[in-house]
Parts: sequence; C-alpha cells; structure tokens
Amino acid sequence: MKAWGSVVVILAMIMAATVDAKIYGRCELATKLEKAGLNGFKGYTTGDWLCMAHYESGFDTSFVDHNPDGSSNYGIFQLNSSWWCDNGVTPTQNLCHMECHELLNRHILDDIMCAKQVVSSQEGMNAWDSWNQHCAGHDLSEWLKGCHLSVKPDAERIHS
Ligand SMILES: [Ca+2]
Repeated sequence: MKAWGSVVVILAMIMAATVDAKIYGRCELATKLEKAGLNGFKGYTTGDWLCMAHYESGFDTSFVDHNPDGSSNYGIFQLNSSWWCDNGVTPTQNLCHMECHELLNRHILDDIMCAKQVVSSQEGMNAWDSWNQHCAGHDLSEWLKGCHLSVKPDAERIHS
C-alpha cells in the first residue's frame, strides 16, 4: 500500500507540473502575439516571433533546456534563468521579476511581456541564437500562411 501511495503522489506531482502546459498551434500563437502587440514591436514582425519560438521550443510552453553554465531556459521563448527569471537555483538578475516556472504554463501573456523586455535590449532578437541562425534575413511570410488573423496588420493601419 505504501508503494501505491508513493506512485499516486508522484503521479499527482507529474499532473500538477504538466496539466497547465500547452503546445500552441502556429496560427493560434500568431493571434496571441498580435493581440499582445508584438507585430511591429521594435521592428520585428509576428513572423520573426513565430520562427524564433518554433526553433526555441516547438511552441511547447513546458519546454525546459539546461545550459552548460548551469542556467536553464524556460518556456515557449526559452527565457534564461540568469537574466530574466528566478528558478531558485541560478544566480539571477531576474529582470522580468518573475519565477521561471511561470514561463511554463499555457498563459503566455507574462512570457510575452518578458520577451518584450528581452527584445528591447540593444541586441534585439539576436538575444535568441536560433532566430539569428534560422530566421534573420529570411522571408518569414510562410509562418503566417493560412492564418486568419483577427488583428489588422500594421500596414493597413498606416493607410487608414
Ligand atoms: Ca506564463
């Protein structure tokens, strides 16, 4: 019985850790990003964000990656525990004033707010190696193909 009790506790912990995570669909994420004002923010488009998030996390909010320096990267944008959030382990600047585990749930508005801070730094989206490698200088319109975005793109706003 004791062993079963442990199994139940472990299962409950796994459920608690994963139940609130989400793998976003491409267009669904695009809509979220545009609603949060990322299209055009600091000169980057929704395509830049989709491309980056794809290569960073595969749109999986639960993704955690560990770096050789002992820090870890969290969530859909793989934000780093030395700079942007506090995981209780890595010495951190915690520039986004948040706990890293908050970057692993399906609610990504806080992730987006933090990512806005990242991209506002001097290096912009070069903060993400994968963006630099796979997205910079590419035609990113493919990322939005087939998405019916409810938010008007900036180009239309300029002309109206
Ligand atoms: Ca979050």
